[in-house]
Amino acid sequence: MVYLQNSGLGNIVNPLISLADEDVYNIPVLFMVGWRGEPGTKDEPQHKKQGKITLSTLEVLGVKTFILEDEFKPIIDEAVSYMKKTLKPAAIVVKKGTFSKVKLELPPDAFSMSREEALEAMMKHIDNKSVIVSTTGKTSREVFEIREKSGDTHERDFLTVGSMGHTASIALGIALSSKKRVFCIDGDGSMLMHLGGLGVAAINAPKNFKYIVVNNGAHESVGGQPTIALDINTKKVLEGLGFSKVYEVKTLEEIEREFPKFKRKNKAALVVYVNQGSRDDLGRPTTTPVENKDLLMKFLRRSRK
Ligand SMILES: Cc1ncc(C[n+]2csc(CCOP(=O)(O)OP(=O)(O)O)c2C)c(N)n1
Repeated sequence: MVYLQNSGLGNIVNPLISLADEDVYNIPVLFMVGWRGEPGTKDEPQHKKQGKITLSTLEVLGVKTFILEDEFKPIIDEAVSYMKKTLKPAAIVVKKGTFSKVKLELPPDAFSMSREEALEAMMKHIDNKSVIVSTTGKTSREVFEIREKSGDTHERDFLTVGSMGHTASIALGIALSSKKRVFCIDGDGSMLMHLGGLGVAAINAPKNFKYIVVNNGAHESVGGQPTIALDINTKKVLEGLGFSKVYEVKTLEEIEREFPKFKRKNKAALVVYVNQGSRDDLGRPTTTPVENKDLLMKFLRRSRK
């Protein structure tokens, strides 16, 4: 079984139609898909479109789809017997509120700071002429709140809501078309998602492109599912992809010491090790994605003159 939020449907299109499909290898796969943005429910802007096209996407891909509501056993039995009979993939789409809430237990702290503490410390070193492109999930929500707390505007930030794995490519595009320093703040899950794109960014990085990965070894924003980022040598991976110098920090003191060096160095990257966890009362951006984009574009245009 493959579990994914419906945001991941785009990523399974190719393996589905060129591997599992009956016209190719005819391999049964059971997908369990969390239905964010279901029409009629309230959700974040990045889930709106995906929610509307979830069932039709699966239909066009030829995946027989079941909707999980209260009675789960007959649905799972039916999906499994369909797969056994046809060797075709099937999907069980899960509506919001189907499962009861689970109180997540955080793993014991492995490091000395939280993501939010690290972000706040780093943002003190980022001047008001620089741009921040932050990754999807709680990182961008924290960046937004840190700006609010310090009475700052949001015009220098691109809060990549959705588009997981593309933060570095977006930041590269902005860095190549502007003279501003662009700080890309990625997550380890997002970093690992499209390493090809990250390599392209590293190889082509102009000197104003600054790459940061906040590594908590997990998809913390959506439940803490582990990534491999603490099992591999992330520093070596970044060096291998083309960054000329990779700094690593594990404490607030190390941020104070290393961040100014990282900021000045060409083609540099920074790995920031943090604990999992975030505030229970963490808010969400109050501006819309279009407002966010328009403000940033105005800032970039204004400062080009
Ligand atoms: C293509 C895609 N798949 C899944 C998601 C759901 N999602 C949002 S944030 C997130 C976890 C991001 O993990 P990481 O980059 O490590 O950052 P962290 O949450 O740990 O700070 C996931 C899976 C998504 N937005 N897009």
